[in-house]
Amino acid sequence: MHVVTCIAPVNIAVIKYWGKRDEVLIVPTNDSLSGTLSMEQMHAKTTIMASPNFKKNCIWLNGKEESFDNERLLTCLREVQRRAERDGANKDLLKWHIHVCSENNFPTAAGLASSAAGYACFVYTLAQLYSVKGDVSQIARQGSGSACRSLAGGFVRWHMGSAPDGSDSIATQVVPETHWPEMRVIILVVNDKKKKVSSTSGMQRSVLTSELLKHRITYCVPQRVKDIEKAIISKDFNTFAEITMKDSNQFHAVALDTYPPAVYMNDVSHAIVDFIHCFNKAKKSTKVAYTFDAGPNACLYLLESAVAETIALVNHFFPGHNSKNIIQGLPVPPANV
Ligand code: 2P0
Repeated sequence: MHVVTCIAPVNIAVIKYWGKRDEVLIVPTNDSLSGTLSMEQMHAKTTIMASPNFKKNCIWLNGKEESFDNERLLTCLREVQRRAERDGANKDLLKWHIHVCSENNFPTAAGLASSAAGYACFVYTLAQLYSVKGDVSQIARQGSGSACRSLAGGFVRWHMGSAPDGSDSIATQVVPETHWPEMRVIILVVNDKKKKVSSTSGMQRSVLTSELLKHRITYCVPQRVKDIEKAIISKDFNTFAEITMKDSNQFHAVALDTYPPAVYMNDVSHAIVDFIHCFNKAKKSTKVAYTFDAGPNACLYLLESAVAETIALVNHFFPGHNSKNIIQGLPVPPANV
């Protein structure tokens, strides 16, 4: 019997992934870029056990048994096993069935990158089980697109690639977690209920119906990715923050331009946007950037020096909210625990 347990981090995109050019391979319509959060407060944890006594593959997600008959899950397993076979893994081990237990210590499916951490963890743990070496971001991507960005720390770029088989659609690290140690992310949990329109179906609908999406992927994202990479490398927070907020706003504009529209932000989300702009205006420089994924929860990027004041003001203007102060950096990428 073989058992491996690993944890993997959440990532929060500053240039958003929204749209696929191939639904099966999960290759995107644009590059995206994210920051990886530390794993102290938010992570996925997966244990995989392989045994000659197991009669079939089984999976439990957050304590509940789910069907293993899921194309994305099966693709990831098949691809890691194929890589393991190529690397000369133990043939008996490859024949055994597996039992998978995975849990997130944060809200699932509420636009908090739960599938990203979950699939990154699943693929990373499988790779450990079968002693697969090298980059597995191409495999994690086939579980959930954004999962490929959770396999490294710091800031990570997912390249859309152009190869018909998706082989160059991989994630690479822009800078390690040690590069900008003052960077912090605060997540304001506005609502932790499951969202109405999943990212997968929302972006599918956007590709089919949104004119703005075409404009975004052709004229906006390529330059933004270059500019934000430069800002991250040179630790230019003002530029980083402005691009982050503009890209979040444009992604939600695309969601609204989708027909029927996909509405992810709510009144509280919009109040947070107003609050951040007022705060930055009062400070006469950009101290905090917001970004929203496919849900109403706000992710704030800011430097350590602005954390105390921001939290005090959030507590004042949004009393009773449920906030998590996530400190970025430290023990990423995924770890065998
Ligand atoms: C992102 N999101 O870049 C964007 C911003 C949501 C908004 O990646 O269909 O769950 O599994 O590839 O990875 C959510 O998309 O979608 C996402 P699939 P995924 O973080």
